[in-house]
Amino acid sequence: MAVVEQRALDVVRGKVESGERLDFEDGLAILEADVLELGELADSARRIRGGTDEVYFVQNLYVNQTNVCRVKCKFCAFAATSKQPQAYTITADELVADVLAQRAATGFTEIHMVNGENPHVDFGFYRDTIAALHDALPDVHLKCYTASEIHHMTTLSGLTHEDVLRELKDAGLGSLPGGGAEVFADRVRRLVAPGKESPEIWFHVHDTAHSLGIPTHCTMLYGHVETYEERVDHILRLRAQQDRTGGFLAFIPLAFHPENTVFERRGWRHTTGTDDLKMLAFSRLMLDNVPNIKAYWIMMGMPLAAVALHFGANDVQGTVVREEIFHAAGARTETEQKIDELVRFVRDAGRIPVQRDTLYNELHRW
Ligand code: V47
Repeated sequence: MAVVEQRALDVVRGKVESGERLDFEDGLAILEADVLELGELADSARRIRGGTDEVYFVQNLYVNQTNVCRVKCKFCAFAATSKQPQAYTITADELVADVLAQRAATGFTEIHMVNGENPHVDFGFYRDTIAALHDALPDVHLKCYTASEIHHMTTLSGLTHEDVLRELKDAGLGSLPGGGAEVFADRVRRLVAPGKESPEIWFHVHDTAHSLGIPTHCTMLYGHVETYEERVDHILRLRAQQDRTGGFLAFIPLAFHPENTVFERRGWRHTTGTDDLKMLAFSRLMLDNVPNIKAYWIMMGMPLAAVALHFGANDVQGTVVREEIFHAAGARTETEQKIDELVRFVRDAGRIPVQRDTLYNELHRW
């Protein structure tokens, strides 16, 4: 590593050790550093801020009720228009029947559901789905609908973010997943997701959710057209939101998968393992106020996720039975890990496996 880069990283190390907050320049220094320098630094930041050897996972089920979407995000291989042959929208009853059949085969404590922004349904479709799921499985936490979908429900209904979130919470919604954030910089949004709501709206939904006692997650979709500066800007905006409301449970860096998107036709490739590890270390170091950083194995595969546990991650997400968004875009990973396998993999990385619920309460430890 060049002398200048080493000096900048020494400044970062000094700040981490003395508990000083990292700034924009520090963020750039981290992203420009040698990846091997970052593992130990991110891991020690995690420990200095109270982290232990525990690594969390949740037993969850992924479902998608509709892939029909009005927004044409260029990075997405999941969405369809209602005229395309692969388009689907299933009713609340069909979804509940599917989920109950799945429950008979395998246990789960969380349902994770994200969808397209379907313009052909109304708000009742979403509210009744949450109510039906909650009625059928009252003990299962419903982590459903990204901020983009919540905003879509306000345009369908004329209600405010607060009204929509209150109604969904009353129906049984537990928390929101972190999707829809992509990269907040206007330049990037114009290029990859011109039809998507503005970052201000994304933040307003999360701000409102937190004020109503609905915890949420946050993400960044990296590895496409964004610069390092735009990554730092994104993470600092999330950190500022967390300072204000404190409702983010976890951050999940999402690596761009190009297959079946316009970017594949332009010759784009998957992110490298080096970039994935860097992003995890970067987010752990910069997000000093978000307790959990997830190494999403469905995206990076189990072997790299094991290494990620030494780069600042303390959560491997879940058993994830069925996943469509990343697999539509070329993920070759499996869609499910059995608990035994997650336990073996966490232990093998020298950590203590802890099964959690969505809110990070411990359910079982090995
Ligand atoms: O917003 C879509 C991303 C998100 C691609 O909160 C893609 O725990 C990579 O919300 N390559 C939706 N990423 C999924 C989501 C999510 C996923 C995992 C964990 C959590 C959580 C939430 O998926 C979208 C977008 O950022 N995405 N297409 C793609 N080709």
